[in-house]
Amino acid sequence: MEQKTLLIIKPDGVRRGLVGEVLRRIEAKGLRIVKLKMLRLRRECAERLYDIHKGKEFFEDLVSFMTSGPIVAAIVEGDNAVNVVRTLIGPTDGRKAPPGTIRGDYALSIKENIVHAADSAERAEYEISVVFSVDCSIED
Ligand code: FUP
Repeated sequence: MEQKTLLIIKPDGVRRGLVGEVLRRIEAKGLRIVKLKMLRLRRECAERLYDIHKGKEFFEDLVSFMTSGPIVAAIVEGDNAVNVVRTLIGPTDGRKAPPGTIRGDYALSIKENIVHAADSAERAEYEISVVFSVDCSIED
């Protein structure tokens, strides 16, 4: 089933020079990058992106981290794109993510874990509307 999803290279991924490597893996898999943007996320938008975690003990830290530098947001399309991208990025905790996944190969942290990807088609729609809205990007 053709689907679209949202992939984000987080500030640590950008700082570590992993933009090309992450996008290469998406393309090598056969998925298509149909929209791509580098931006700095406004705080309110980082809060909206992670609305399901509001109230949890790590929420403030997570929002601060996501606004600590530029991110790269991509809309990715292809067969079963939501689950395929989730499989490529691996489990949340980089210390537990298996080798061969993006987090498994490049992250050693649960917070600074290089990438985000939507976990359902509904979330993808919602998160795309947040991250690609002109109001969410801080102008330099
Ligand atoms: P994922 O969907 O794999 O990105 O994971 P979650 O939605 O569970 O978590 C989203 C982000 O919250 C993680 F990428 C990092 C952060 N987080 C923490 O910092 N600590 C935790 O214990 C859980 C999540």
